[in-house]
Amino acid sequence: MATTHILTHWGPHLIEADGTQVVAVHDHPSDPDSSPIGQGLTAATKSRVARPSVRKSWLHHGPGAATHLRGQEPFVEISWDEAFELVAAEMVRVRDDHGYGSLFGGSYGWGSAGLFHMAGPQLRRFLRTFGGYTDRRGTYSSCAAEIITPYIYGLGWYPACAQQNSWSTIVNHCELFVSFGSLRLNNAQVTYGGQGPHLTRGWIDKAASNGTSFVNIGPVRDDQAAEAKGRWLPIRPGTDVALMAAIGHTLVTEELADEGFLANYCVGWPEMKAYFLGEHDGQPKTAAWASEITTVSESDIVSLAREMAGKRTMINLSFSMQRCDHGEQAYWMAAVLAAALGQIGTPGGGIAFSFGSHGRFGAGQRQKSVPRLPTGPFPEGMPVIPVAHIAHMLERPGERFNFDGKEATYPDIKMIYWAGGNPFHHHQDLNRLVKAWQKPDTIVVHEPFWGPMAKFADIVLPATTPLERSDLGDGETMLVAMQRAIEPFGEARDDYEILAGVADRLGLADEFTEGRTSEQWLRHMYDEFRERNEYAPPFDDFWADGYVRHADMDDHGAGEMTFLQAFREDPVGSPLRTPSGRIELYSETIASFGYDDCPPHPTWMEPYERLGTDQGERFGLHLVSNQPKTRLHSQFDHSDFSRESKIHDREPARMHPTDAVARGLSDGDVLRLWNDRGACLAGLSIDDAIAPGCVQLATGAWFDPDGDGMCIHGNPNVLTADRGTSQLGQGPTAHTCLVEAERYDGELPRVTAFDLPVLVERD
Ligand SMILES: Nc1nc2c(c(=O)[nH]1)N[C@H]1C(S)=C(S)[C@@H](COP(=O)(O)OP(=O)(O)OC[C@H]3O[C@@H](n4cnc5c(=O)[nH]c(N)nc54)[C@H](O)[C@@H]3O)O[C@H]1N2
Ligand SMILES: Nc1nc2c(c(=O)[nH]1)N[C@H]1C(S)=C(S)[C@@H](COP(=O)(O)OP(=O)(O)OC[C@H]3O[C@@H](n4cnc5c(=O)[nH]c(N)nc54)[C@H](O)[C@@H]3O)O[C@H]1N2
Ligand SMILES: [Mo]
Repeated sequence: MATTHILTHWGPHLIEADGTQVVAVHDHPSDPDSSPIGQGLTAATKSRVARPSVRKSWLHHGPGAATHLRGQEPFVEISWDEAFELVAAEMVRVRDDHGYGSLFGGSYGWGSAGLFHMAGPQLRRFLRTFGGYTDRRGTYSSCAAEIITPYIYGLGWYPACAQQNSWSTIVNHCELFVSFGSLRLNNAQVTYGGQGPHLTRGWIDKAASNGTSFVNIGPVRDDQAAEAKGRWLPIRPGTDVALMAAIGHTLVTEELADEGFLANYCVGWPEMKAYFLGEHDGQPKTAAWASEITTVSESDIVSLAREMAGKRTMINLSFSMQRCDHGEQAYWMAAVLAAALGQIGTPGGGIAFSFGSHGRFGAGQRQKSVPRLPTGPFPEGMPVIPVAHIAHMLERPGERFNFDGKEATYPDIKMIYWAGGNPFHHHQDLNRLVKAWQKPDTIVVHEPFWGPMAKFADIVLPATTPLERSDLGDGETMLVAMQRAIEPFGEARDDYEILAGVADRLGLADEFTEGRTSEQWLRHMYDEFRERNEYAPPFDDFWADGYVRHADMDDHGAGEMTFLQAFREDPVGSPLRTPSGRIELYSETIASFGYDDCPPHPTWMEPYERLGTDQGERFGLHLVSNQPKTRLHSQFDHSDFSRESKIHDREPARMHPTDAVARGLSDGDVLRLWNDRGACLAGLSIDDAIAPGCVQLATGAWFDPDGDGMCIHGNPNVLTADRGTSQLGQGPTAHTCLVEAERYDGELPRVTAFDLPVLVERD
């Protein structure tokens, strides 16, 4: 029995394995608050793709054959040699007949952690070596925030997140920490690319003990860690901007706004003031007005505004605040409030970007550099779509669309190449996606597991998991030696090896591999890193130790850091990179785009659906499809750890007792949730931690549609709408969604999501 180190998106672990199977998953010595999601790794050899597999009709009749049968047809297993030939030949056909742009390689998704083997960057490197493809911009996590942030602060979204206030400034200086959309320890289990030791719970505990008071504004009470000992202000989902506007109105009418800060550091305050007072639209944004929209009481709104003005206040917004219709507005309006409080650039005050949404946020800027896989430049002139426009793109080749101030055209996609992501998890309105997915001639997917992504492909190439390969892991405070724990399952190969195999058939092997095996790449990347970082020991010592701590970071990150501190100290000498050099509460640039769904200053706009309107009479529940507790998205949903959380094998849905009683429902019932877009089954858990009017169903149940497109397993994305946040950000809007619920009294269909597909012999 051997023990090895691994880093995952949910933290480091020690793996005990017998060569072919994971026997136990242990907490890592560096991690004070290990994530139980790691227990899922014991299922790493279940539901696996063993050999390259091709959908039957595609194999027998070629590209474009019976694409309506994707997701339903049997597969035929073939050899790696044949698989490489088929994929390379199809790439060449598509390029020669239709051009590089008709190959979609946007391939969004998390895959697994690891600096070398991460599937997305590997695929990008490969397709860039090939010469071109259609890519995507933005993420499902934070697309709208990524695009609005530079207009406000003159700073990219990722730099803003990295340079924001650190937890130590909260502990030492913050009196009031107001979170819109949660401070979820559940979500802080995870960080994209690799979570280091879990510190968020400890930080919250320390801050609360030091006198910071926490407020959770959102539909779910237990979104805020118990350690915060905080208050809960339930709000009607999708209405936070109205609440923020009313706080702004109170600050103006009670003369609590910091006019000096606004005059010296911002542009657009006169426009915002006029907006709060209703000078142009005739509607003052009073607490009474907002109370009607949000369900938060007038007195709570006014007293929160006063409290914020009287204390060192941090305004925190989760990512979820922008994964909704007009998602840009919450991030922009929060900037207005933080500016009106005059606290941007102060330690422990101002604005926080999504503390709690990722475990790493608030750890402090990384002083270190990590080893990197070079992916090469994106070939010029190739099409790019907003990340969540995959179905639009497939449906409407040639159609023009607006995105971030520019007009672009959807390419005509003939082939999709995907590695490390699952649109049948992440995309909205899955029944629409299923149809659009029939459009391309060929879909190639690398997957370890026979989940929905593999089942909806034409050519499935079996990929290893990180347990079956060695890698380098970025664990924030440390670099982890991710040591292979078990043999590859079946004939699975690393994404790198698979791409190298196709590259070889394309005559591009040398360019893609640079003549290195994956072991040689690890040493090469590590040695480059070591040249920049003297504290790093020689590779073999690092490998034997299992990890190296970064010298400039203690266990808690990089110490005190304050967002925009230099700008606050010297706004003239250190201006922001906005057109005005200041924080833009009003943007001339956005005004010049003329978008009716993204005006030049933050504005409350009605979302396409919400409670408290006529729509709420037909569909009386707001669906909160948040991140799951027992897994990462759809990953390891097939593990016992995730399956034990299900109710009658369905994903649990939580609902307030009042809503359950009104519908005659009992705890443990199987529910049918539906709206005009689709339906799914779920298992009911009655819980007063959910605000009345809401139903919470986590994402990630493996998509399992019946003949009518109802997901019998509980994937919420059959219910969500596939609409962009606005013409500016075009981000996904999963959190804007109304549904209705009833008890499902029909015969309960067996969940088939975890079954292998039917495998048949070649005709
Ligand atoms: N309704 C609703 N929908 C949402 C959200 C929401 O809040 N509500 N949130 C959205 C957000 S924030 C995100 S980020 C997305 C997440 O969506 P995704 O990132 O697409 O979800 P994952 O389940 O992580 O998909 C990863 C896939 O990669 C595979 N994989 C794992 N390791 C490897 C590997 O080494 N190689 C290869 N080739 N494949 C591998 C896994 O088996 C899995 O199928 O979902 C979005 N969807
Ligand atoms: N365990 C686990 N952790 C994860 C992930 C995972 O799959 N599993 N995924 C990771 C990823 S990819 C990301 S991007 C982050 C996402 O981080 P977030 O976007 O912050 O996460 P969500 O879970 O979608 O939403 C958080 C909470 O926002 C609240 N909320 C929803 N709508 C509204 C609203 O209109 N107003 C207000 N005030 N609140 C609202 C809900 O109560 C919900 O529980 O999480 C990461 N963390
Ligand atoms: Mo995400």
